[in-house]
Amino acid sequence: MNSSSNEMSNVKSFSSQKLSAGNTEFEKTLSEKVQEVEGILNQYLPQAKGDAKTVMDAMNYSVLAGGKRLRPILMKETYHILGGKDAIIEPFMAALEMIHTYSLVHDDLPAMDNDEYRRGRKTTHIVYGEGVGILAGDGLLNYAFETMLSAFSKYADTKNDIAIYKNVAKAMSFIAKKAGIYGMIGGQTADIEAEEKEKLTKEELLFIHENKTAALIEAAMVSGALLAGATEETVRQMERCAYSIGIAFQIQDDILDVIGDSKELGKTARSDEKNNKQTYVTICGMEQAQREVAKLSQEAVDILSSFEGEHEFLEQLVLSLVYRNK
Ligand code: GRG
Repeated sequence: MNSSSNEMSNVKSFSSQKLSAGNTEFEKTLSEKVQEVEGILNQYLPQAKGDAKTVMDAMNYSVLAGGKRLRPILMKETYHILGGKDAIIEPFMAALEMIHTYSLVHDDLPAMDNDEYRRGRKTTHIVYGEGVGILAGDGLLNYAFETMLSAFSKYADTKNDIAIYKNVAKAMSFIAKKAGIYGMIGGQTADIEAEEKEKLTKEELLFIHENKTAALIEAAMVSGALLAGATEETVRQMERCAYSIGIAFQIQDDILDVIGDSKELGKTARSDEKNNKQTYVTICGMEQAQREVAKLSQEAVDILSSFEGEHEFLEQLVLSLVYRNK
């Protein structure tokens, strides 16, 4: 066995040990955390009423359609590990899930991936029509910022603490950057342009993964760290950890597209192949893709283990994500 396959089998056995050791307990905790996020989302989503009720219904339909709620959970866990205890994290958790959902709603549109199913349900534009689908995505992006801004009046003003104002501003600014042209939108643009290229280089593909996928994972963990008032060095380490999780998560997504099952995935499997999409698997091969997932997830777990706070759940979450089957 060469050193990289050794590395992979070490990480895999480590991950399966860790996951099976407390599997049911981990799953129970995870499902409680998912429910907690859904409670927060229900609290922050608009109440669908008035003349613009239709777009609000479409926004709520897309956000409340389920999903792993990965980004808000990662944000809150990072906040906790670094000593954060306040409810100020909640509007940010809701906002990031709104941004993530808007990106999915727009990605499913006929002008992009033209998908009929997402999260096991009909996509938003199929249910509400294309125009309202576009507006629901726009509405979610805008409402995410309204939601984050509410943290100033709800939490910073009441404590009148300059450090809280600064943390909120820094977290919002980081999320804005990672969701925008220097992050997810930039990555999605490169992804669209890649369709016209005959052969992508590994670097070009990495640029897409870093921006389209890892950027929002970084937004989750770094904003959690910033809201907890972490030092620059800690913020930097969390960004690196999130980067590794994000790239591993995307490579696993590419792997699942090849080996996964549509029913379990809640979306159409083999869509990359049908859309002639170049992925980590098509460019580097399945074996290297799996090795890369193992290496990156180990890197993320190593960073998390270096923190003193309660990081066991977050480590298990990372492993469950990168070795997920849906
Ligand atoms: C339209 C600006 C814009 C961006 C779209 C999200 C996205 C970018 C494209 C969707 C396709 C895709 C494979 C993106 C990579 C990131 C990813 C794996 C998203 C799915 O996230 P999950 O698995 O989804 O966390 P759930 O439904 O569980 O929340």
